[in-house]
Amino acid sequence: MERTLVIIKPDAVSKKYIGDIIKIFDQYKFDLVALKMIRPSRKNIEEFYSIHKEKEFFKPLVEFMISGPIVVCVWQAQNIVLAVREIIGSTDSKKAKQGTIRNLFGTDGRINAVHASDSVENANKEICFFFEKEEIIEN
Ligand code: 3AN
Repeated sequence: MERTLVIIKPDAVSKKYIGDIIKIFDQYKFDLVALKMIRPSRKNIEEFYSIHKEKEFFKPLVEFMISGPIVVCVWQAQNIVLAVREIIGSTDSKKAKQGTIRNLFGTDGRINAVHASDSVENANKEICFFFEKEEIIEN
């Protein structure tokens, strides 16, 4: 069984898409095992995206991610990491396949509605970044 971290970003939260996005994952019968709404600190987000700190989009990305509350959640199912990456679509919402979450709810390459872990290894790190062990439901 795999787990993945999904973040519903500030744009999708402010546009009232939280329910729509959760419903899509529910329809795939993935299990929601942790969920919370937070206002992350600048330090938190800088650390979360530290792999991109030399990129030209780093500063605006951080500003965007702290511009409002976000919803962090953990979903569980077999082979879920790659499945969720398919369901959210490519990074740039303008190029994301029709029907993907980023196509439906995002705007562009930065304001793209959701984040999802891109590997099992990163998923485990990202889940630990946002959640204590006790906050995750064990089946
Ligand atoms: P993904 O979220 O699809 O894994 P990453 O990890 O390459 O994409 O990028 C992390 C985040 O940085 C993206 N979700 C997006 O918000 C932002 N980002 C990535 N590439 C660009 C870009 N070219 N211009 C602006 N923002 C970007």
